[in-house]
Amino acid sequence: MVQLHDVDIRTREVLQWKGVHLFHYQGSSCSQKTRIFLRLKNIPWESHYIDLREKEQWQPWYLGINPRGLVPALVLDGEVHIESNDIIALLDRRFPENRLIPEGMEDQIGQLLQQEDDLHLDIRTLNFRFTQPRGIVPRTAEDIRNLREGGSGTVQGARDPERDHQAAFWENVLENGLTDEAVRAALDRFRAALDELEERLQEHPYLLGDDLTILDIAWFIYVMKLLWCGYPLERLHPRVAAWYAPLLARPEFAREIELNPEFRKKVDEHLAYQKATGTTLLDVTGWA
Ligand SMILES: N[C@@H](CCC(=O)N[C@@H](CS)C(=O)NCC(=O)O)C(=O)O
Repeated sequence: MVQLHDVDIRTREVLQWKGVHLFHYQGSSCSQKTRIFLRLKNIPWESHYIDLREKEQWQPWYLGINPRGLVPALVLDGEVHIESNDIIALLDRRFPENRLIPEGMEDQIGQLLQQEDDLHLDIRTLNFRFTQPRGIVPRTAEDIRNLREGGSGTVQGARDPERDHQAAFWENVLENGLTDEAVRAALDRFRAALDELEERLQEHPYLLGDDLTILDIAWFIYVMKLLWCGYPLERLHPRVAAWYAPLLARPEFAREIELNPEFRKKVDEHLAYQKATGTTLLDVTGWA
């Protein structure tokens, strides 16, 4: 569990906040996962919007809450919690009705969610390469400096290596771009993970059996993003495609992944450009 210590938190006003407060962004995978969870559980929460396109996550006020400069972050009765999977596990225990991490399955789900989190930089690579509007520089040198120098730089009282990891990811993108090699490596990892899901769905309607759990929510988001990038889901993983469709039809899921039409248009233009120039996901992987 990643509950921040007092020394980590520079934006002190949040320590007085009561109830459930979530810092999030519409298009962020981890925010979408957390909001679907909150909606399915009917947990009342207060929204604090952090606009990633405006780089608000790396402004001093927000780095004073989450020193990693990531969303989501949770303030729960003055406690600050980071890391989406930990936030969800905590809330599932504090609001025990309709458990999405059923009792007795905590360790198994924890491990499977760790695998999901380990793929986070891969989904970011694919997302930025295939769906972000063309021509943007995702993060500038100044943005990265803001991240490296802002906030306490500590998590649970110790210097935080994860912040360096995040900064190094963006430095590499700034220097080398999102290369075909990085894209192919990310897609190989996703393909292997989706093959495992395909097996899981052989005998049950959901990933861990007959009931929906947080693992279904987490993978729903990744699959949605992969489809958006042009991943051939139906062809490579037909059972995963059949599992995904009814989830997409549920309002709790659909509503949280809606995109602003203006942004959607830019993404579609970018996808059309890739088709015209032979640089789609299928072109890069050779899986066509
Ligand atoms: N392991 C973290 C990952 C959080 C994360 O990477 N969030 C992304 C959005 S999905 C973010 O805030 N990115 C900020 C940036 O790209 O600068 C979690 O599960 O909360």
